[in-house]
Amino acid sequence: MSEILAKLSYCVEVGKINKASPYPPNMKDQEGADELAKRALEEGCKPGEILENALIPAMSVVGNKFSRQEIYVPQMLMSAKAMSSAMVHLKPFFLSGETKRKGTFIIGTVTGDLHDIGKNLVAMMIEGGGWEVIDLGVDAGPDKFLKAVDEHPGAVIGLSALLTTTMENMRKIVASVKEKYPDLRILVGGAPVTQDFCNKIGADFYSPDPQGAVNYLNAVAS
Ligand code: B1M
Repeated sequence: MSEILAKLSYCVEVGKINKASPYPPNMKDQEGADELAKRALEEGCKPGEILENALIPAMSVVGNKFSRQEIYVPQMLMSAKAMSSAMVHLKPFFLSGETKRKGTFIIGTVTGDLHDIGKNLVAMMIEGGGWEVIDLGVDAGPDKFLKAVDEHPGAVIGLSALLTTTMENMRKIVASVKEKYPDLRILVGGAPVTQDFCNKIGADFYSPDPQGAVNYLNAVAS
């Protein structure tokens, strides 16, 4: 990997967003993911190369560290923000179709639930994993998901819930979507959700964390 991509990857791994960002303290006044991604493009790196060789591996390291409880939510958020600041420079190329994405992932927090921190983390990790992400926001019900699937045939759906009361609403969304699109894959997650619950409501996969979701999507895409 070129020196600039190695530096960019490291910035995402440790959550260094840009030169002005004081975090992490030992990298004060150094370039961050924002400046490095911009410079990498200016120096001729291809957007796909930046995504595949710097951003995706860095987010994978972050996700695995989080799964092993070596880092916690604040560090993962900083990494996600650093990745987003780099993605800003790459997005125009993806939107123009110059770089192929792995597929489309539709995500939302389910009906009645306003918690979105975990959902946003999952969305950012998956976007960093090379997928186009359609984020339906919070309080998203069956109609919203069905409309999004109609507009993006072949997409994979992700449902997030943080309340024991609202996780029941996953069941309704899964039933409505599967009735119209029996082969569509649905991934579920969120603090109260379990593998057992996933099986009971007929969803396809449960992941307790973002990296598990990324790994599942990569398996689906290959
Ligand atoms: Co709420 N809240 N809250 N809350 N809140 C909890 C969830 C609660 C456990 C607190 C408690 O009582 N100890 C409790 C739920 C109890 C229960 O149902 N068993 C609770 C309650 C009761 C409520 C209200 C009802 C309180 C009230 O009004 N009386 C109310 C409900 C509002 C509503 O949604 N209708 C409410 C409101 C709120 C705030 C608005 C104040 C705020 C949300 C702000 C926001 O999200 N923008 C809030 C917060 C912050 C929390 C806690 C403190 C933190 C949640 C969080 O962001 N965690 C929470 C207590 C706690 O969890 N310690 C609590 C960090 C986040 C990174 O983790 O979302 O679990 P998490 O996501 C993880 C994984 O779950 C996974 O990946 C993420 C990273 O590892 N994951 C997925 C998530 N989605 C996934 C999807 C996937 C795969 C993995 O695939 C698709």
